[in-house]
Amino acid sequence: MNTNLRQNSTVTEAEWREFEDIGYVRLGVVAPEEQIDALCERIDEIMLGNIRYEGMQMQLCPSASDDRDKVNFSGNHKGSSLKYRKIQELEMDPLFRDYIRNPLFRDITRKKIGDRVSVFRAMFFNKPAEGGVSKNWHKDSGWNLSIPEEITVYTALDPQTRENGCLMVIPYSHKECPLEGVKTEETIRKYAPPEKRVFMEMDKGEVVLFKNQMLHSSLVNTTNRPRRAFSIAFVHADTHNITSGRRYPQVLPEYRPAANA
Ligand SMILES: O=C(O)CCC(=O)C(=O)O
Repeated sequence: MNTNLRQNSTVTEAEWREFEDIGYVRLGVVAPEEQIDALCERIDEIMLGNIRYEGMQMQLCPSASDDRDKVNFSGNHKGSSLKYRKIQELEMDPLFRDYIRNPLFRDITRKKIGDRVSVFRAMFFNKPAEGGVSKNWHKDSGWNLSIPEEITVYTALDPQTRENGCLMVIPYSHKECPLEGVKTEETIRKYAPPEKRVFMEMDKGEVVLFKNQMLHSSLVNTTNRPRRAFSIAFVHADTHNITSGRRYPQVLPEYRPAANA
């Protein structure tokens, strides 16, 4: 039994203020430990290929393979391995879908988006044991959406520490750093200098809600255990990609896979 389980399935006024001001807010553990364990087991089964979904986007970790086809992020399974880097479209899986529809996330999306909600991406981010790749400073924005993206709910499926490449963030960067983010050494020094970096060490199951425009990054995993995480970028269900017209799977109030041709 997880003693840190959040009891309140609404975000408080103080939490909303923190989110708007700093760019992120820690929400604690929002699902029972058994549910997080079940997600970990499920994602391992998906990586191993024991459970498969047609077209699910997957990428093997570049630290685990030299084969360019396997480290390509595309809609087919790349072989039975726990060394995947990214798996997207997890809303297709009933266990992940259930988690996406957690009452606290309903409260968040109702307040920030409305009643009809889709996921731009429901994505597993993995740093395999003694490996993984670092992720440069970036914003989760510029996705060319008809209704601009705003929020991500990020869950640590394993405890996150400095040693295993925890999420790092720059408080206030959603306000201070221009929309295009940091592309050069000079802009990294200006907007993400070492003294502003926060190592977001997290417990297993802990959730952080962040603004997509907040700068974040992560380093490699130097431990002998995996560092698994699940990141959900929620958007309004009417959102489409301005260039391609692509639509996104609706998850609230009910699940409707995207009807893309
Ligand atoms: O989990 C990580 O290491 C990075 C996640 C990330 O960049 C994201 O959620 O956009």
